[in-house]
Amino acid sequence: MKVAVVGATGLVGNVMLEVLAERNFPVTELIPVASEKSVGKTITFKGKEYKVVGMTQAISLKPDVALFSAGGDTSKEWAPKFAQVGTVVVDNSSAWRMDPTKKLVIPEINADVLTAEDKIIANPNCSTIQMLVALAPLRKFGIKRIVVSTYQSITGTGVKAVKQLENEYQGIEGPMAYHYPIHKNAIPHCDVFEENGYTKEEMKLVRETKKIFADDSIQVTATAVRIPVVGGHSESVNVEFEQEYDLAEVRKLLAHAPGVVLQDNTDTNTYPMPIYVHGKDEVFVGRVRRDESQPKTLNLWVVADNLRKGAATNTIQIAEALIKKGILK
Ligand code: 11C
Repeated sequence: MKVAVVGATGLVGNVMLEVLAERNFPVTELIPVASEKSVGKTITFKGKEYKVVGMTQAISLKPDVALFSAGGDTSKEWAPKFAQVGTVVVDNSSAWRMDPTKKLVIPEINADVLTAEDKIIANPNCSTIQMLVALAPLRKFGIKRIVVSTYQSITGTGVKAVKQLENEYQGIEGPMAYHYPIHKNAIPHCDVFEENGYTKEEMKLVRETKKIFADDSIQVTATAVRIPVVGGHSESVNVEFEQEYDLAEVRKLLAHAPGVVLQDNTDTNTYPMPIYVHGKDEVFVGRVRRDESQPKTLNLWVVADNLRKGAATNTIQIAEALIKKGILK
C-alpha cells in the first residue's frame, strides 16, 4: 500500500512512522510529505532513508492512504486534493471533526460507522480519545453527565513548547509557545478561547463526545490545563450514570475493555502516571472510586500517551479498520 505521511517531520508525524513500523502496517511505498521548508530532508523508516516531498508531488503519486498531521489549515486546503485523486485521508487535525459529512472515529468504539464512501476521516482530539476509550465500557449504565479536568502535556502543543520548557529549565530566554512560563506552572488555557469563555480544547471534549457516542443528550463540562509534563495527558473524570452501578462490575468491565489497562490498587500505590505511559498505545485507568457526594456517579483517573493513542496510533488504527473492512485495499 502506498502510504503518505503528511507532516512527517513533526512530533506526531515521527510517531506515526514509528507506529507504522511497529505494527507492520502493509507499506509498500512510503511517501513522507511536509511543508516546503522541509522538502528534501531525509527521514528514516524501517532502516531505509526517504526524501521528504511537497504536497503537489505527493498527490501526483496517488497514495492509497494519507495520514495527515499537519494542522487544521493545511488539512482544509490539501486533504480534499488528495481525496480527489482517490486517496483516503485520515486526518489528525481539528479541521473535519465536527463536519457532519465526515466520520469521527475511535476504532474500539465506532469503527462500524466507516464506509467505502468516506474519503476524509477525522481522528478525534487526544484528550477526547483517552476519555472515551475509558468510558466506552461503562456505557451500559447510561452516561448522563461528564465533568472532566485535564492535565495536558506540552507535546500536545508541539516542538516549540518542548523547546520553551527546555530553555526555562536552563534559564535561557527564547521563543515562547505559551503566554506564560510553563516550567513550575499550570496554565488553564489549551488552544484558543471561544466566545463562551471555554477554550476550544474544552469544547472539543464536549462536542466530540456527543458525536462519537452518537448521543447529543450527554452533558459534558471541561477544564483543560497545560502542565510541564513532556508526554502523556492525564484526566480527572467524574461521570454520572443514568443507572446505579456496581463498583466491582465497573472494575471488571474496565479490566476487560479493548485498549484499556486498569492500574488501580491503593494498597500498592498503583495508579497511572504520565511518565509510565510513554510509547504505549493503551489508555490507563486508575483511582476508580464512587463519588460519595452524589448517587450513580463515579470518579476515574485516565492517562495516555497523547502522541500515541491520542494521535498517531488511533490514526493508524483507523487505517487498519479500513483494511479489515475491505475499504482500503
Ligand atoms: C493539545 N489536544 O494537547 C491538543 C493537541 O485539536 O488536534 C492536538 C490539537 C488538536 O493541546
